[in-house]
Order: sequence, then structure tokens, then C-alpha cells
Amino acid sequence: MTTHAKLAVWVSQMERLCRPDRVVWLDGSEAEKTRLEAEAVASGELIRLDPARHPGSFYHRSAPNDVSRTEHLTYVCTRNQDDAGPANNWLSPAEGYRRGEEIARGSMSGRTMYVIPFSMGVVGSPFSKIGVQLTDSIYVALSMRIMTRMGRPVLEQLGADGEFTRCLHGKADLDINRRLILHFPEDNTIWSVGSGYGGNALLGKKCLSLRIASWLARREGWLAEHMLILGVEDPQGRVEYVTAAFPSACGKTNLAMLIPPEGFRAKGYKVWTVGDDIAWLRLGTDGRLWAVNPEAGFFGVAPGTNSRSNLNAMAAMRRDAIFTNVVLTEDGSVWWEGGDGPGPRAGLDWQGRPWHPGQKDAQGRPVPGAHPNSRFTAPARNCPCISAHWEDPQGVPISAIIFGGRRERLAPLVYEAFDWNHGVYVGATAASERTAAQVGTLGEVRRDPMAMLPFCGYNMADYFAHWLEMGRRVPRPPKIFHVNWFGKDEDGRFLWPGFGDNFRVLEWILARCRGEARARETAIGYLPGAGDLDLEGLRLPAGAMERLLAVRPEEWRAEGEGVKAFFGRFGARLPQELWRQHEALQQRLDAAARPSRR
Ligand code: OXD
Ligand code: MN
Repeated sequence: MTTHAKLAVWVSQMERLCRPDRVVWLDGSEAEKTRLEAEAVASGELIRLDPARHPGSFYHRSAPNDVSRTEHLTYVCTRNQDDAGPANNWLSPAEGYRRGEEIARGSMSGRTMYVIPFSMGVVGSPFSKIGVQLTDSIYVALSMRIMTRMGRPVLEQLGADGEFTRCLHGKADLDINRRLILHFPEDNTIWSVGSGYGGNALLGKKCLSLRIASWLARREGWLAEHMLILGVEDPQGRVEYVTAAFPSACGKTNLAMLIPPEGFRAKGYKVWTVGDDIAWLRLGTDGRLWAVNPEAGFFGVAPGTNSRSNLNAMAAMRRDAIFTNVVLTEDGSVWWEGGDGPGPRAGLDWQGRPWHPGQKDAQGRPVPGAHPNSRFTAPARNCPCISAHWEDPQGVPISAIIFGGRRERLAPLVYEAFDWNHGVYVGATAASERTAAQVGTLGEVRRDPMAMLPFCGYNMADYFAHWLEMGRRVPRPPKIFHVNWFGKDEDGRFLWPGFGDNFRVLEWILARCRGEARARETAIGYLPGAGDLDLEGLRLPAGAMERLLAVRPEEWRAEGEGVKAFFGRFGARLPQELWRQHEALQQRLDAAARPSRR
């Protein structure tokens, strides 16, 4: 199957470990796709949806204990524990392999092992990375077809001795007590056993394109980030690009595919999607940072996605999509809470139980039909607003980097960092309330630097140092901003409408990058005044803008304590520059809190 001796040896080693009944190398052809789909339908792994309404699309249910990423079972295995750092779970490589082997041994007996050569980034681009995933899940194999470029062209590109990430995935017995997601960055290897959930099992995504790639990026002088990439086209046809990092389930897909408010559309503004989850950024020959999206599809959160919140995502999943853990309706369609329409008369919920909208449990509480982290997997090429440059091997030049999170209080709608190093501090101190994409308590605030806390494959202190170093190496760096769409009033109502109206903030950000928009200097950075954003056509309650743009020094001081404790975890390895930024912010806050003498 391959002329690559090391690849052949590794596949037979893994075959001896997992003992599948057969090994099938996937070539990526249409005939192969049809065959896999038929097999998965026959085994019940997939259900074919109504071909008239959902051509080429399927439904899948994962095990009820296997519906989100399991960060507590995710490890970075380095020889030296400090290289994984305090934000990662750590095992020595020997112990990682030992525990992984225990679960993988013989786990594929009675099953087929698929060999999937895949490329993150377009095949053949000098910026792409190749992986080979072994898996005993057809759902995973078919999802990898959507999320990556895979098959024969990748094997050809790999040649006889190309570098690749060894990715072993096995469902084993889907027992949460026998589940491990192991990364061995020093060996360019990933082992994921005991889970079939996308974030744990589609190894090209979080495992390779973030954890392993972030390690490679540091060594090779680039950035692998948990960021969407979008382009804003103005009425003159000029397109400027931004990247934005938000923790999981904070609306990256919606922002990436945003439709500007009507007034802007009428003037000729458009948004083009390059990617919705991952960006790889490199220094271009023009001294700017350029970004590529290494993925080929979207793995988006379904609940809340509808034709009003994200018409483009709805169009992207109209055909050739896979839906996981949503409601399966009696007429072969799908639905989820916050989807289009009131829901089906009857259907099956994400666990396959009879379900209807408005269903209540014995205590009278509503029973959702779709899991809150249910997903759609859809090819990026289906998206009506996909950028003409989304497969450009060089990527697109980045004008602004945006950090954000979900905060009911504290963080204003938008602010701009004073410079790159301050921007790194802003990213490093970002925090968010927990969502359904991770196992844990919903709503709890956790620090999530650059939205990379669960995805940085090495010591985050070194990651911050790498960001600071990139600032020194990039002659024309993007400006850095922070946004928060999720501020609430005392009654728990959102202050900002979000979705398409976020365009108003993007427009201000890009105008700042061009030196064309006004801002006021505050202790935390540059903020627009209430009149500096274009709010035409938007009716906000009186005083909402003032509240959205307020900086309350006492709240920021309290936040500073949390930041100090977080930074303290990294000890002497944390770059001094971040402590210097922290001190400078505290001093600016003190000055802002003192009554002015004028
Ligand atoms: C995702 C995540 O699936 O961040 O993108 O969890
Ligand atoms: Mn993500």
C-alpha cells in the first residue's frame, strides 16, 4: 500500500497491538465513500437521512457517556514534566504508552482498522502537515473525509520518507474509565482510546492541528491557534482579514459566517469565511502575519444554530453532512433546540428515546431532545460565504487578532491593546464561563489564555514566551483586540444583540487598524466612545452602550487577583514581561480610581 517503510512498519506494529480482523487503507475515492456509508448503515453506526431533504447526509449517536471532550483524560506525555507545564495533565511517555497499550491491546478484534492518510492544509503546501490516522470507527473515517483532505494524494505527497504524525484511534469499549487521549509531541504521535466523540477522535483537529502543531510551531517559528479566520469586504471591494480566538461554544462558527446588518449589506459590505476553529499563522515575505485554515470542514455546535443565527452554516449542512446527537425526526430529518421551526411532532432524542417538543421529566423540567453539545459536520466548500482564498496555500494576511470569552460582567464589548506585548497579556489573561463543549460545571469562570488552555501541547509559560518572541520577529504585526458579546444587565438580559450586529464591532476594529477610527485611552486599553461604533438601524435600551463600554477599576482589580494566582502557577518560567504588563495595568487602574484633581 505504501512505499514509506516507516509508515508500513508502524501500521503493522499497531495491527499487532490492536488485532483487527482486517486492515483497510482508504484512498478517498467516491466508490470507497459509498461502500463505507453502506456498511455503517448496515451496522447501525449511521442512519441515512431523507435523501430529498438531506442529500448524502447521515445521523449518528455517540455513547451517552461520550459526548464532549474529556480534558481530565487528556495528557501531554513529555520526558520532562515541566515541558508539559502546569496547565496540562502529564504522564511520562513510557507510562502513557503503557496505559494506552493496556486499553488498545486486542481492542479491534472483530473490527476493521482503517488507515487514513490525511493532510491538514491543502495537499502539497509547504505549510501543511500530514498525519496518518488508524481507526476502528467508520463514523470517524467518514468524518475525517469531511474535516481533512485525505486518501491517495496524501500518500503520494508523503512519498517514501516524508514526516507524518502517527495517530492511533480506537473506540475500545467506550468506557469512560478506560478512555485516554495521549499526545507524545517528542515522538510526533497521538493515541486516543475509548472515545468516539469528535474532539477526542478526529485526531487531525484538536490533537494534531492544535496540541501537536503548537509544539511544532514553537520549534519552527509560527503559531498554531484556536482561531477562526474571516475576511471583511468593503464597498470598494477591499478585503481585510482578522482571526479571533474564543473558547469552545462561544460563537466562533457564527462569527466566522456572519451576515452584516441590512444597512451595511446595502452599502456592499460582505463577510467571507476562511475557517471557523483553527488558524496556523506564519510570517509572510511582506512582514505581515498570514493565516491558513488547516481544516476542510466544520464541526459545529448544533443547538442555537438556525437560519436567523447562522444562515450560512444551515446552507453548509444542507448536503453531505453528518449530524451527531441531535433529534432524529420521524420523517428522517433532524432538529435541535434553537433550530429552525418549533420541532417535529415526534422523534427520537439523542439517546434514541421517543421524544417530542415540550417534553418534561418527572419533576416537570424540560427534557432537551438534542444534547447541548450535539454537532453538525459539514464540508467547508458547501458554505455560501466561503472565501475565494480559503484554500490558498499562502493563506491570507491578518490585520487584527481578536481574543474573547463569555463574561456576564467586567469585559467591555471591545477594546484594543496598546501594543503587541500588551496584546499578549490581554490574550494570556482571557477568561470565560464554561460551556457544554467541555465536561464540567456550566457557567464557572475559568482562565482560558488565547482560548488555548485545553489545546496547548506544551508549557503555557513557554507558549506566552513564544508569542512575545513572534512580536519581535514580525515587522508589521496585526493589532490585538478583546471582545465580549455576552455582557448582561442586572436582570440577566444580554446587553448586546450579538450575531450579525457583531459586524459593527468588526468594522470599528478594522477602521482602527487603518488608523481611521476614534478611541479613548483607558486603563485597560483603547475603547470606542459610545458614538464611535456605527449603530445605524440598531435600537438598544437607553444607557446600554455606556454600560457595554464601561471600565470599572474595582472589578478589574478583583480580576487582577485571579490573574496573579493563575500566573503564579507557572513559577519562574512565566516571562517577566507578563508580570511587567500586569503591574503596569494595576498602576493604571489605581490612577483611574483616584479622583481626578482637575
Ligand atoms: C470544538 C471545541 O469542537 O473547541 O471546536 O471543542
Ligand atoms: Mn474549537
